[in-house]
Amino acid sequence: MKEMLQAMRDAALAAIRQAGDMEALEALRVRYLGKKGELTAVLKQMGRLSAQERPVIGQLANQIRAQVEAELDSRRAALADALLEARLKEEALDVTIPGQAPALGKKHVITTVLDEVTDIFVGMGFTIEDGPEIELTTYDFDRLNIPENHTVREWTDTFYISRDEKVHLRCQTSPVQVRVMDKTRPPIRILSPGRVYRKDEIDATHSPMFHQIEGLVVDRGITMGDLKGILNTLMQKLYGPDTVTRFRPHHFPFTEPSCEMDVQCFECRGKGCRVCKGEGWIEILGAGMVHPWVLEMSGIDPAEYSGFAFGVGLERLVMRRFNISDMRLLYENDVRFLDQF
Ligand code: 2NM
Repeated sequence: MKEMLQAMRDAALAAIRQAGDMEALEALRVRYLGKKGELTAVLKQMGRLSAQERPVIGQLANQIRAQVEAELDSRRAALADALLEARLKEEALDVTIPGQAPALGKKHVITTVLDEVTDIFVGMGFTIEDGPEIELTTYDFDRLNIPENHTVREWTDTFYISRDEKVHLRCQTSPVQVRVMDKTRPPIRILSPGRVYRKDEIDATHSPMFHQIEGLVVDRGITMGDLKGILNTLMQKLYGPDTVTRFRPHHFPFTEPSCEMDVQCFECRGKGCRVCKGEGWIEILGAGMVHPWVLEMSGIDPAEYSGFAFGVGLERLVMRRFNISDMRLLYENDVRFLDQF
């Protein structure tokens, strides 16, 4: 019986050491130590032993039970370690692998320049004003002193919304200024950037939709000197302190006198070249002293107050600033192009 027990122990220990997983181990525990297991079966035969043999075998059996249990425990621990090890390896996160950077967007170049211009004017005490893009003809034409027979009122020039020509897509952001002059009293210092619409064919310098930035200052004693000071400051902040400008007489119905401002060509410094088409100067914006009738229509007394206003195409500013030769590039939303600015 002693040999039987020892053979069983050797077999059990060997089997346990080779058990590949927890289930196999549990099966071995049941097989050797379970209620119907092999050890129990041997002990059931103890009755047949002599009185001297019984304690010896009993002690051996207990010893074997302890040995097998210890072996089961140690194998269980080893398997658990291996399992954990495998899981750690499998779920390991290699933080040194370069990540996939998400494609980051950036401001459109039109927004970049608009933000620059806005900052410059906010720095000079202007506030930014907004208004409807679908505008009443009254605000966009009548109140700006635009004559009844002006071509801008024609169907070929303007996107009318209603057949009676009372509503259209605004041609300029001046109606925003008119609305402000109606609502508030001087001093007025506002900037009104926004989209405007004209029935122009698309080409390198025209688009039926573009952006305008208009400005208006109304107060006591405002002169052409203020106009020149503010606009020269704008150009120097935008294009650098060496920027040279000139003002030429012009005509707008809503200002009197009116002018256009040119900046000296930075390519040839006024000599004339390909960029300025031999002119030496590049036309940049229109401006003037607000027409007394325009002030009067908003209930501002032109005897007490005067003002200046200007309008500039944002796309034109952008193209000059970054040397872009075709306006259509600004609207195609090709990231390879836009990413450059
Ligand atoms: C321009 C040129 C000159 C202008 C005039 C006004 C208003 F509302 F005060 F009459 N707003 N903007 C103006 C003046 C616009 O754009 C080329």
